[in-house]
This record gives sequence, structure tokens and C-alpha cells, in this order.
Amino acid sequence: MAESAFRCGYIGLVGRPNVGKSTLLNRMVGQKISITSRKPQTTRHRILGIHTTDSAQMIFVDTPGLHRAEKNRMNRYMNRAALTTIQDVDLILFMIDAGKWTAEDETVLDYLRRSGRPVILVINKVDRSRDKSQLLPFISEVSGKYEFAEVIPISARKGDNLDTLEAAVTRMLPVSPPVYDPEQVTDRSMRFIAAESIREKLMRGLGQEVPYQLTVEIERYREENGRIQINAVVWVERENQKGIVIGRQGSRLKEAGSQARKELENITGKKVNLELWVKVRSGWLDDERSLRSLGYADDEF
Ligand SMILES: Nc1nc2c(ncn2[C@@H]2O[C@H](COP(=O)(O)OP(=O)(O)O)[C@@H](O)[C@H]2O)c(=O)[nH]1
Ligand SMILES: [Mg+2]
Repeated sequence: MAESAFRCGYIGLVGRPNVGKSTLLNRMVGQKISITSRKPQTTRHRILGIHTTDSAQMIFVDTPGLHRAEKNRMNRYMNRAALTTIQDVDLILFMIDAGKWTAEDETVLDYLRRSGRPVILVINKVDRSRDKSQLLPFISEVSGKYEFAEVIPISARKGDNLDTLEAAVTRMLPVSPPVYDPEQVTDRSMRFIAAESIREKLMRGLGQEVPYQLTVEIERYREENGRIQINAVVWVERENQKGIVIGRQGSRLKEAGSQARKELENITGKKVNLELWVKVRSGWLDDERSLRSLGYADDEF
């Protein structure tokens, strides 16, 4: 095979919640596609981020973090999205936090061992350790846990060492023509990204419980004369959560709405008008029909 042969494949981003999978996806693609936050379990869907270079097309698959507690159907849906990904991809990037190896990381590694897929261990957030020499013993400790194809320390937030990661990924992909148009950065629609952007802004402004019990549904997404009109419903589980999401004199909802509007204007390069309503639908987290109608259906490539 000629050395210049084009490569293309699917790369699963796998790891426990909060290690920086979505941050890395956005970095690799150069656009905000997948929402991120300090709260675990921010990502609920499987999302593709596509990065095409002269020599390869990398199709990154962001997944919800694998977690052990399956409290309701939503949690099971999230685990399933992560687990099917492990089976379907050409290569796995197993992400962990620099300096930390937890029982949850061990659980994830168990799944990866059974999958038999090639795995690159990505040690993220190296920007956090002030003393870089302390990283070396950690790297050699975790390197011994499995036959990793490579072990690469990075900072997804700062962008450190991502060229090394990109080169390693490219080498390991199968020779194949591209699947997607080189211009395309995700498989998701702007409608989906709009819902996720709103959910991210709300999640970041809320305390512990409510973020996990809300979802956003786009009722109307219309582009007219270069302007985008978006009407969205924020669904919560209980009546008292409505007030929490709306905030005093509507302040929280207004703030989240304005942040999402700015972000969406940035992404689309168009003027956006966003209208938000908060409504109660109790039991949606554990109801198959509600989950489906709100977009939490099993997706396949
Ligand atoms: N210091 C630091 N923080 C990071 C880095 N990458 C991600 N984070 C933060 O870690 C948190 C979780 O990130 P996210 O991408 O949502 O994690 P995910 O749950 O694995 O998708 C967010 O607050 C990110 O800003 C990094 O390289 N360095
Ligand atoms: Mg995520």
C-alpha cells in the first residue's frame, strides 16, 4: 500500500464521567459540538465529530461516561450508548485524569479488555499538575495496566500535545476513503445542537439535582431571511423545579437563553431569536415513550 493512502475510521472517546471527552471532541473538530460542564453525566447522546486532514478522516464518537449506577431508563440509555460504541469503533481513546486512577476507571478498562479493540490511553488535564516530574511515575504506573497501543498525556482544554495524539490516531486508522464530506463536522443537525446548547447553559447555572431532571425540546426551528427563530420547551420532572429553572423574576432562564443565543449566533453566523418555556412532564426520565419522543432513542452509525 502506498504510504500516502488515505485513512478513515471511527474513534470512540470512552471514560468515566467528567474526564474531558466532550472537551477533546470539540478541540479536535475545532467547533463546539458536544456540550461540557463540571457536572458528571452532561453528555447523554452519542455524537459524531468529524475532523478531516490531507491524509485522514477521523470520526470521533463522543459518548456519555460509563457509570455503574443505573437508576432509571435514562441512565441505562446512556450506558448503552457508551457500550455499543466500544464494539463498533476502529480505535478507542480511553481518557483518564492525570494523577488519578479510580475504581470507575478500572470498570471502564474491564469493558475495554473484553472488547479486544486497540486502545490509546489518553491522560488528560496535565495542565493541572504544577510539578510535571510527578506525572512520570503516574504515567508508568497506568501504562502497565493494559497493553495500550500508546500512552499520550494531553490537555484538551489548553490544546497541549494534540498534534501527537492526532498523528497516533491517523497511523492506526484503516486505509479507506472518507465517509463524510470534508467540510462536515458533525452528524447532528443545528436543531439538535441548539437544544444541547440551551441544556448546557441551564445545567451550568443550576445546583445538584435539577440538571439531571431537565431536557430541552425544540418545537420550532425556522430560518427566514437570514434569521433563525427557535422555540424551545424545557421539560422538568416536578412542579417545584419549574421555579428553580426560571429563577427570580425569570432571571435564570433569561441568562441561560441569552448565553445560548450568543453561542448559536457564533456557530451559525446568523441572528438568532430564542423563546423558551418551562413545562412539567413528570416521570419522563423513566418512561420509554417520553424518552423516545424527546430524542433519547438508540442511535446507530
Ligand atoms: N484543567 C483542565 N480541565 C479540563 C480539561 N479538559 C476538560 N476539562 C474540564 O473538565 C470538565 C469536564 O469536561 P467534559 O468535556 O464535559 O467531560 P466529559 O464528561 O468526559 O465529556 C469541564 O469542566 C472541562 O472544562 C483539561 O485539559 N484541563
Ligand atoms: Mg461529555
